[in-house]
Amino acid sequence: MNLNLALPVGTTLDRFIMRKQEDFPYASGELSQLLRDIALAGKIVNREINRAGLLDISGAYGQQNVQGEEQQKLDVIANIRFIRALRNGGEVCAIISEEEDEVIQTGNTKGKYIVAIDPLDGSSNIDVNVSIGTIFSIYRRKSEVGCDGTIEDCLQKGTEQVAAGYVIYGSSTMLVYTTGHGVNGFTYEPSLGEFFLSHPDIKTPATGNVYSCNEGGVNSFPEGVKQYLNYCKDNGYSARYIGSLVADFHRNLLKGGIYIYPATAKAPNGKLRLMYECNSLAFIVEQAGGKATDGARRIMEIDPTELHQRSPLVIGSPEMVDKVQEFMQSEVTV
Ligand code: AHM
Ligand code: MG
Repeated sequence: MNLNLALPVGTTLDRFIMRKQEDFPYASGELSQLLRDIALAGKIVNREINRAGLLDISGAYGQQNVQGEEQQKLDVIANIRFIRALRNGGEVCAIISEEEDEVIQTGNTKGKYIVAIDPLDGSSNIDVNVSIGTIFSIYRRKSEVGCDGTIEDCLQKGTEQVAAGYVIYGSSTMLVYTTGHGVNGFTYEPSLGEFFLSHPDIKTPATGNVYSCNEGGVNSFPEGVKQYLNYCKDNGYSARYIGSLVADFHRNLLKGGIYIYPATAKAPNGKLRLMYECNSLAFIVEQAGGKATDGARRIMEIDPTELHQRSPLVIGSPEMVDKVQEFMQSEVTV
């Protein structure tokens, strides 16, 4: 008899969210519902991504399909899927998205929450079967319930996040999130259509021996970052750069390591967006015991002034982030 058959299948995301909600006696359940809406959209996007190769056979994205309809790129599809799920869910009054210039009003004026989202990060990697991800942050609105969300609702510091997470579409699909009480990871079981708790209470190692950055731009990196990269080489570290932030971040979170996207000549404020990428991953990494800075300031304390504001990002194992900051700060005082 195969005893494996008798093993329990585990804790589903839904059950986990419900159980956590019970820990907060006055919680109304709206945040729980919102997290479930995001997970549902993640499953739908996962399905689209898995079919991307097959769809390519009958016509590349951006061309017309057999019905004469315009095929959309997956990042546009992901944007539509998440916005639709959040609009239908009813808990969110406004959304900001890396794919949209302006604030999206959902019409749910009673919604208490704001969502910032990068619907499909690393989308240039889709065509070559490399892992990609969705990144999200959730904020409580500042304005009165009953009207549209305001720009002030959307431009909050990372410290104001009530939850943040990502979905990684990789060798398996995972959802990792925090509500400020640690970080938990769930792996998608496609045959059951459910996320199951697979990585409870993730803690990132205090240090590691992997550094992730696009060294092609090293000539225009700040002096302190150049020095840190030399330090990594002198100490036998390994370079690992997928070019897909969620994938690089996820590996470093679990194994220890550091991801650096500094200011460069091409991207004087860095490339990554504060509201859609940096803040969310900063909240997660801090909840897992790591750190995130722009080289001088804690990412979550940066006061945003624009929706699509960019920031340099140094994120990962705390001792490694400290070391980069040491190099960068001594550069300033030389
Ligand atoms: P995107 O939001 O347009 O996909 O850009 C973000 C991506 C990250 O996933 C990745 O880490 C980075 O851009 C790679 O940039 P580069 O090619 O400059 O190294
Ligand atoms: Mg992105």
